[in-house]
Amino acid sequence: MDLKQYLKSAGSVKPTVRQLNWFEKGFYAFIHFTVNTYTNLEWGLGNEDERIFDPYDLNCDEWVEAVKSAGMKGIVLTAKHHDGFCLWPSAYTEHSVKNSPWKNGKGDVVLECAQACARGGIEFGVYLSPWDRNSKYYGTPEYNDYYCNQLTELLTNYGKLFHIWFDNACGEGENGKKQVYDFERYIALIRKYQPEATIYNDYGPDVRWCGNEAGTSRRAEWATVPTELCFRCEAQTGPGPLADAADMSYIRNWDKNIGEISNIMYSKALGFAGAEIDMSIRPGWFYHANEEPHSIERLFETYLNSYGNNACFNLNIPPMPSGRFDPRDIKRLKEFGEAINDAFGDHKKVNYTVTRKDINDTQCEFELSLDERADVRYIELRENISQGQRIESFLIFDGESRIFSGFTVGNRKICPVKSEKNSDHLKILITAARNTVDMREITVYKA
Ligand code: FUL
Repeated sequence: MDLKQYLKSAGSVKPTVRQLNWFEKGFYAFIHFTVNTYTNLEWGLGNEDERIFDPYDLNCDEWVEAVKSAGMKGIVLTAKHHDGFCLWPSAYTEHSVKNSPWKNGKGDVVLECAQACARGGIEFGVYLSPWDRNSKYYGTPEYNDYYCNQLTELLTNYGKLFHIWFDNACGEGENGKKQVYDFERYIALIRKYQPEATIYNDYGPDVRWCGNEAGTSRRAEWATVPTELCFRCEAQTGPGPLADAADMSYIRNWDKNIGEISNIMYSKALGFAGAEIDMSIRPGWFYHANEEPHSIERLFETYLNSYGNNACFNLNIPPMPSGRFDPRDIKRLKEFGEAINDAFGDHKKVNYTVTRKDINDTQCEFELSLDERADVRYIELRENISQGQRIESFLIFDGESRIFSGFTVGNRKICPVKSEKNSDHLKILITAARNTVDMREITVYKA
């Protein structure tokens, strides 16, 4: 296929409705909570005494309020982490809340959290770790039945779930064997019981890992990626012009050029999977009393790098042993919400009129006449990704001076700018695109 045709097909790789809905959520919370919260570990051993889990002051409504104060739209709870301890009374193991002193073994954190989310009007989802250091089945084919039984409990007893999260972590089983996860079966179960939920795995099908836990993203964050990387995504194109005899076995989800032309040219097919940026508000995923929440500057920068860079932001807040959030985290979340509102609230929007000029098929410019002379601070661009992600690169001018040079737009690109001229005229020049530019929205925010 010739390059032009190939790029056009690459620029028409489409998301599913569930992927579009996930993109619209944009910003949601992880909650890491298990026996680790009581042992001060990050990865539990699997042999913890169930009696150590005692969130005597659990208040999931407080979690929801804190999460909402930052503007987050949902919670993903670690129903089971690598230690195998279940936050709900699973019928398939004794290693759960049912053997904890909390509520005399009648407690269910998953239920309390799901109900609090429903009361607070936000979404609820779960993380069910495939790696299980407690289960006697781990390392045998029976483990997949065990995992599916637990998954079914979660999928059928807690109402609508918006996001199901599982990683590829895979330690040695007790019998010394490595577990082979039957991901196809897990995915089929989720599709059966929660067809609207997006599935996060390091390699898709719906949402892929960005490749790090530090809150950074790529200069070009494409949702259109080789199926060699996202091997559970539906293939939507033919092979790239250099795919013949190409070796894609090197590809990893932390590579810098995923989705770039230098990468997709060699692919056998492309599919759609947006990146999720997962990061904890503190250094650890679980609560450690000696750790402090990250600065508001770091959180805000991560927000721009994720929500503002064609990805979603999954920010973890770990509860304390009491079951409450640390007041320092609650305060930081509130400040974070205020900072976001201060930058992107309606009061910061500048009205304008726009004219579009097409230079050719794949290059065009948008001329914006602002209603007022404004000290512009952010320009937010959004492509209509329901038709595919297309923009490769662009420039922004304030009067005659270039104030921003960027790659990829996708669902949302927030460009921090300094408009030195304080002018009432901006130009957005799309310097390269894979297919005709379909701009959904341009928003201008003043300082
Ligand atoms: C990783 C896990 O190993 C970490 O403990 C944490 O849960 C992180 C979000 O995912 O795969």
